[in-house]
Amino acid sequence: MPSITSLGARIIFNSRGSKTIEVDVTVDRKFSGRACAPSGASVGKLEAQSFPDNRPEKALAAFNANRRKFLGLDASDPKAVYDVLRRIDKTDNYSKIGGSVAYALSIAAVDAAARAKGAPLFRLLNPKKPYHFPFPLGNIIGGGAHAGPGTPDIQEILACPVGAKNIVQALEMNFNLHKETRKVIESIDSRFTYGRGDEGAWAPNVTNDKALEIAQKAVENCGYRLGKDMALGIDFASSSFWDEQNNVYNYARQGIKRDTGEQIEFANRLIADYKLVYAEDPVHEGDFESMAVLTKKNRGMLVTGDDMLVTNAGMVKKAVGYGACSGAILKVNQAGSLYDALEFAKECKKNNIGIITSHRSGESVDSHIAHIAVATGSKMIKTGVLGGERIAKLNELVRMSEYDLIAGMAELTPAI
Ligand code: 2PG
Ligand code: MG
Repeated sequence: MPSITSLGARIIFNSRGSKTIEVDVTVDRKFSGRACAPSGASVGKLEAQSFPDNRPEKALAAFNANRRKFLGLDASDPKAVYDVLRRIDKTDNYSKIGGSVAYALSIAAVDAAARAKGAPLFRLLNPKKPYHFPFPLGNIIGGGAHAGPGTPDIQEILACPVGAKNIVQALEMNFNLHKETRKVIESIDSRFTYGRGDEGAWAPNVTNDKALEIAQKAVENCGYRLGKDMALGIDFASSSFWDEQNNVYNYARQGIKRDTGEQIEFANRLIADYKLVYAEDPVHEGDFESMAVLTKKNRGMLVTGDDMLVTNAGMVKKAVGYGACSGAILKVNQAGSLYDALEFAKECKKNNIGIITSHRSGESVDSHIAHIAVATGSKMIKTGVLGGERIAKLNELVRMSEYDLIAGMAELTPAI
């Protein structure tokens, strides 16, 4: 067993220039693993709390005060790390030690264990074949919490190259569409600055409706058939513009308010008009009933919970009770530790809910999520398109294609 022989941590900076925690774990005195905690801009209410009292320094102090408790553990066993974390921090949201520590420590441990065993991380996490590549969900137009005023209220318009035969082709199709999207934006706005949001998507000064028209036009210009070669998706991130006091979705940038019925109608219209294969958080995180209405009506695609499920197995059970969600975002740092996230993945599988492993808008150049996506049998992986911290995950998928262990692209049916 690869046994943890030393641990260290430091504060470093993420892709937004904000402080975060990085952990180093050494096993058997010679194999090192490292992981850095990401962070979100649109954060679900029930997510793990990254830092005690929102202070990275407190997370680092909590790590240092407790790190000896992890010595001697089997680094290849996420449950062993989880059990010790839970003995130290009994809160539901890791607010005592910090979700950033839970994330970085639990992933650095398996990173080191994989090196000690000479096995790729996805294999360590799941020794059972068959493995498939997830479809990369590329973020081509951004707004909401990831981009500035004037951009769409909707957070992300996403590309899914459903016709791709292999991962390299899938990535090329997304890069191609991203480039073409810029040209279409320029054709309607000659003063477009090439500004991009936190995840590398273009951040144009357009309404939500216009943004979708641009995406569709870019798909056509590339010669892709919409929904057949290249499909579109949306992360509404609608909790971020849900006005709880007045019970309306406030599309402030476009100057439109929608009540719950109108929001459902709007989401249904976009799904039908743009043949979406993917709709994330189309209603706010507490509205399981409306999510169930959308899930039942749109059987052929992934109606996905992110802020609603917060990578929590208990929330999946709740959603299943309502018949809400055919897709589920897996973000390890929402859950806290890797073990929590793997338990969530098990619950999704049991209920035939498609998993989409995801980055956060504040990232590092770590690429572990590429392995987590393959190990959990994710149908898709959300990484953004451009920017070193986004490309790091995508290039790892390319490297992984050298293992003939991975059979091909994921099957998008039956959930889709
Ligand atoms: C999301 C994520 C990633 P953030 O809402 O799905 O795109 O954004 O990390 O800001 O929560
Ligand atoms: Mg989201």
